[in-house]
Parts: sequence; C-alpha cells; structure tokens
Amino acid sequence: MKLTDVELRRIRLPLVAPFRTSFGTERSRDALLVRVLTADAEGWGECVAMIDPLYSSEYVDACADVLRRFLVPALAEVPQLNGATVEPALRKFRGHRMAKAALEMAVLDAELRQRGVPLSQELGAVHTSVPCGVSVGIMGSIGELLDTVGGYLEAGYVRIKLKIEPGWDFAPVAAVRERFGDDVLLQVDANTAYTLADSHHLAGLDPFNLLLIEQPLDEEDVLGHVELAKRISTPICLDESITSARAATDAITLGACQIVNIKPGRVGGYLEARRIHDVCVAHGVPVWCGGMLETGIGRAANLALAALPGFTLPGDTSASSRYYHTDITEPFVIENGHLSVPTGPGIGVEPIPDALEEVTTSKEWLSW
Ligand code: OSB
Ligand code: MG
Repeated sequence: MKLTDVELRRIRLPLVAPFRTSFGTERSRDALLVRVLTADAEGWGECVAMIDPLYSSEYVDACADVLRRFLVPALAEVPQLNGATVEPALRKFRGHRMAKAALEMAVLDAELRQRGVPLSQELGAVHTSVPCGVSVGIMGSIGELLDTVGGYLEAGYVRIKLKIEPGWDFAPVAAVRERFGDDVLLQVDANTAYTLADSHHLAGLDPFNLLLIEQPLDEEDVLGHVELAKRISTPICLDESITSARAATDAITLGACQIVNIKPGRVGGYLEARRIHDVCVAHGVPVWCGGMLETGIGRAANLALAALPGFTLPGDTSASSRYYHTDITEPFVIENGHLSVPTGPGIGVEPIPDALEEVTTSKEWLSW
C-alpha cells in the first residue's frame, strides 16, 4: 500500500449534556478525523485530542499541525505501508501520540478493508459484545447526580464511574451508594486532582467498596501512586500516566497501580494498546477500555479492542446516545447492558455522508 491522499477534517458535535471533569467542562466535541486514501482502499481514523491541552499536553490544533507538517509527509515516503509499519516510520518524531494514533487507525482501517479482515479479529478479540459502563460528570447538585445515575442504571449500564475532585468526592459516592445500594459496580475518576497530602481524605472512600480510583495524582507522580496504594484500600487504576507499554510495565512493577485503563489514542495507537493489554495480562492486572467522548468512528475501534480477553472490567464505551443526539455513523445502541462489536472489515463502520457534512467545520486535503 502507498498513500495517495490524506484528508484532515474538523467536526463539532454538541453533547447531549455538558460533561464536567476536574480539568474542565465540555459542551461539544471538537474532533479531528483523518481519512487516508490508497490506490485500493480508504480508511478512517479519529483523533482523541480535545480542544484545550487540559487532559494531556496534546490538543486538536497541535495534532493537525504535526500531522500536516511531519507525520503524513513521513508516511507518504513509506512504500510498504500498512498498520504495522506506521509506528516505526513515525518513531523519530517525539511524543504526539494522539496524532500518531489517529493516523495509524486510518491506515490500519484501509489495510484491513483491503484484506477483508475486521479490526476485532486482527487484534485477537474473543467476544462479540462488550459490557457498557458510563462515565458521569461532576454535577451542580447531589439531586441532579442521583437522577442522572438512576437514568443510566435504568438504561442498563452495568457500571457507574463518577468524576470526582476535592469538594465533590465523599458526598456523591455516599449518596449513590445510599440510593442505589452496594451491588452497583461503582468507581471514581479524579483526573489528577489530588496530591499525596490528600491520602487520609482519599482513605475516606475505602468503606464504599469501589472497584477502583482512577488517576488520583499527577500524571508523572508514579512514586506518589506507589505510596498512596499503601495508604488506601481502594485499588488504584492509572489512565493519564500510562502512555506506553513501557510505562505500564514500570507502573505495575513498582506497585503504582493494580488496574489499567487503556485508551488507544493516549498510547499512540491500537497496536501499542494491544501490547499494553498483553503486558497487563502477563502481570495478572485487569484492564478496561477508556473513552474520550468518541464519535462512532473511534467507538467502533474501541469496541474491537475491548473484546480482547484481558478486558475483564466494563469500560467507558457507552452508547452513542449517552454523548450525541446524532452521531456521524449509525448509532451504537445498548442492549442488555452491552454494545455489539462491529463485524465488517476494518473498523466496520463509516461516516454517513450527510451527517458528517452537517457537523464539519473545516476540511483540508494534504499535499506533499
Ligand atoms: O479521564 O477517562 C477520562 C473523557 C474525556 C477525557 C478524559 C476522560 C473522559 C471520560 C469519559 O471519563 C469517557 C467516555 O465516556 O468517553
Ligand atoms: Mg480517566
């Protein structure tokens, strides 16, 4: 395969409700899509970077810039292009994992469509559907939170994740436990909002039998997480800190986490995500698939990954309706608490042309 054309397309989809985390409030999803054309195939990738560098150092405009100026021109030189040759060809460029992941996803999609192979099969999936959890933002009041959680439980979500920050942690957890009982699978995500000085406070969550606490401390504070793990009984799960299979190996070996959230965009792509899965399985560490408010494009690929055998905990791969009134693909619908893994070649879904045009804010064909 050889690249003939690459399109960068910016889209903006309004969220069904604002999504507040400890780092900010999202009202719409401003995403970057990458479309690659080769002589025989087309492929789609979705970049998970957000509009501002708040979750990580990457942001949408920077991803578009590095793709346009460095990553796409370097790939255009590769004669034997396929999913597996993307990462080696881009290795000399430091960082920019979200941008690299989007490009790898598009090339992998094109390759697999040409070969007639579903992404799930290529990655080694063993399930045809995956259980759905849902990530619940910080709310204006406990009453609003309980209504929202109640709605998700009624819709069939099998696991609830509450976003927390100092001032919104103990009370929402206690309220959800009191209203919905001890059987609900419940976990929390701090998005780095605490420091080790808060360990006594975080130990206050111990009695609530949470599945895990996700990324309580700074992304780079690996040793802080090691120490925190000795002071609290809730298992620690890392998200932001796990940027590669090497970072995962180090964190697990040091005792910084007992569980890992895998987001392909954060780690440079689906192939590195699979390596992290393999490392975690080898260490007996459960994994689950995180999310970045993806459209149907990224969601399809995440479902393929989440169907691997080591994904033993429900992920943040929720139904399309949890995010958007109208998605750019056929919507993913929750059924008996599960979403189906796409079965078609590549990522198995395509944008619906009219729906895509409706939300497109800019498009650009790259030349090199
Ligand atoms: O930390 O997992 C996170 C969304 C955007 C950025 C970071 C995170 C999240 C979520 C939502 O928690 C996951 C989803 O439903 O896509
Ligand atoms: Mg997280």
